[in-house]
Amino acid sequence: MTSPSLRGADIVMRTLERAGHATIFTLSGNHIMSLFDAAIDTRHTLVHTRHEAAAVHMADAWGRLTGEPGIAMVTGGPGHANATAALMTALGQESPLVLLSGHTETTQLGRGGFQELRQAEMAALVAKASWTAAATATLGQDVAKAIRIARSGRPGPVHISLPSDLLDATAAADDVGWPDHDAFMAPPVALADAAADAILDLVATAQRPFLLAGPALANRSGRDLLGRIESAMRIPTAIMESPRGFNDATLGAFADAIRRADLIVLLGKAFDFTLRFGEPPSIDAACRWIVIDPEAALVERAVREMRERVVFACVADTHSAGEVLIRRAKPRSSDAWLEEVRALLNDRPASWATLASKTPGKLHPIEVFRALQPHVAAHPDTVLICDGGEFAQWGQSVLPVVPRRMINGVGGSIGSSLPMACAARAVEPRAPVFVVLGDGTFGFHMAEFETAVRCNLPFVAVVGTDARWNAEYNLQVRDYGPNRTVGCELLPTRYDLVVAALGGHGELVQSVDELPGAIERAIASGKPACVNVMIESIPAPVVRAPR
Ligand SMILES: Cc1ncc(C[n+]2csc(CCOP(=O)(O)OP(=O)(O)O)c2C)c(N)n1
Ligand SMILES: [Mg+2]
Repeated sequence: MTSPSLRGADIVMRTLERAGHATIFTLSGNHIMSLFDAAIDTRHTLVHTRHEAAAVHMADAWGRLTGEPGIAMVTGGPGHANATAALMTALGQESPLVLLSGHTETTQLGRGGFQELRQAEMAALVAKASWTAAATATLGQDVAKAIRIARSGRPGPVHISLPSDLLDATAAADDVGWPDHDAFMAPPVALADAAADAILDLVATAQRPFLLAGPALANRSGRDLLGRIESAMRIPTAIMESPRGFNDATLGAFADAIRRADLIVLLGKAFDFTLRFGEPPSIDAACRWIVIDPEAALVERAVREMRERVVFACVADTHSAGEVLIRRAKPRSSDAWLEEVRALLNDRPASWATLASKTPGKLHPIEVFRALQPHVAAHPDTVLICDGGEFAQWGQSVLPVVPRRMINGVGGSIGSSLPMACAARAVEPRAPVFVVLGDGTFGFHMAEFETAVRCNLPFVAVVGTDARWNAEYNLQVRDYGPNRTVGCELLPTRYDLVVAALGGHGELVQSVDELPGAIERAIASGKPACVNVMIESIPAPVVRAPR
């Protein structure tokens, strides 16, 4: 008797199911209709979107919030090309996800096949790993390998192209190589006790040590880990996840603190432009460095850049290394430096307390966030997503850094937040999901409000409408002069009406008195909602300690 056979598409879907994945963010297309068909016989929910980049941003948010790779599935050629752009945000933000792209059938390759494109090469530049599946029977192993790579070491996006003929073909059930449990897991790379002790000795002899973490720790478990490191070692810690680096509005007068450090410990924080390449005067020329990183290449880069100033470097997984440091830590004798840095990071100018709009019909950004603040703080599981230029920076500076806060991140790409809010609601059924974003940024993925309405994924987006790409406008004023501004103007568009037309709830706010009621009605609507606030066009805040 011959063994029953399985379609490639069924092997992919069943493998995802075995790995515990039930939600797939997708947009249909010829190459992947077999996967849609296979989803019917598994327990997957397909959240289908209005742009492939949005599907990837949703998988990205899923990865950041759950720690498990989000799954995005798109068609080949143009679908894949659209999706690839969004991988940069996930790569920069160290977010685990798997992108499954349909692909020209193997029999047409090199012959001008339908939507033929060198997809794996294209995605390789913005992914941890990227390849094209080669056989039907091993598709499950491809999927397991992608999940393993996405979540191991420094998390990140992984891409597999799936040729449509391999998905349509069948393999005898006996020939299918199902991945076992371990195939989805990467062996941990631990920090040895002796290495931890050497690091702790160096920290003990420093006067002003500072531990910096990367975006992979910008989540509930990462923030908890850093809090425990701070308590056990009594040294200041910070997460660096913004392309604004030392000027990240979240970090207050960070630049004034880091400038004085005599030892910087990088715990999974890539040595890069956000650290101003360690150069004086931003960093003291005598400052020493310790590098703990899951990636050998990044350890080598830091050593190449900082040379003998690197006094200890090793490859280890960030989370487990943090746990070893906590377990073996001896607290420092004085908390003076820790308290000094905490005060600098929490520093916000006293003058902000009375900042208010001077323009009738428009609010100052800080007035918006004063009103939103209690709503963000009200629930321990609130998701807060900040996206865009100057308006969102005010939000990052004023709103509480809740454990589930997400920003667009080190990749520096704006526009991901509306899709991310959809995914956040798919992860979190009850707690509030807020987005704060600029009006330019709103336009990237506003069609996802239709997805949110259709899939019943409510959230509240607060958009600051200053009718301008203000972050870039400010660069023009700074670098070329106020008479040489061009190409950054927008219209004061009624985004609230756009959202209402798509089936959501819209509110227009033109005075500070209208705002609390508008936010409350937006939440109470239970619909995807847009609070469109007309704001003054104000540059982002940069906090410096008083001299
Ligand atoms: C994908 C992408 N395109 C362009 C930019 C450059 N950029 C950064 S901030 C910004 C302006 C954002 O405008 P808006 O959302 O209205 O926020 P505002 O600064 O006006 O508050 C632009 C164009 C970018 N970072 N990412
Ligand atoms: Mg704007």
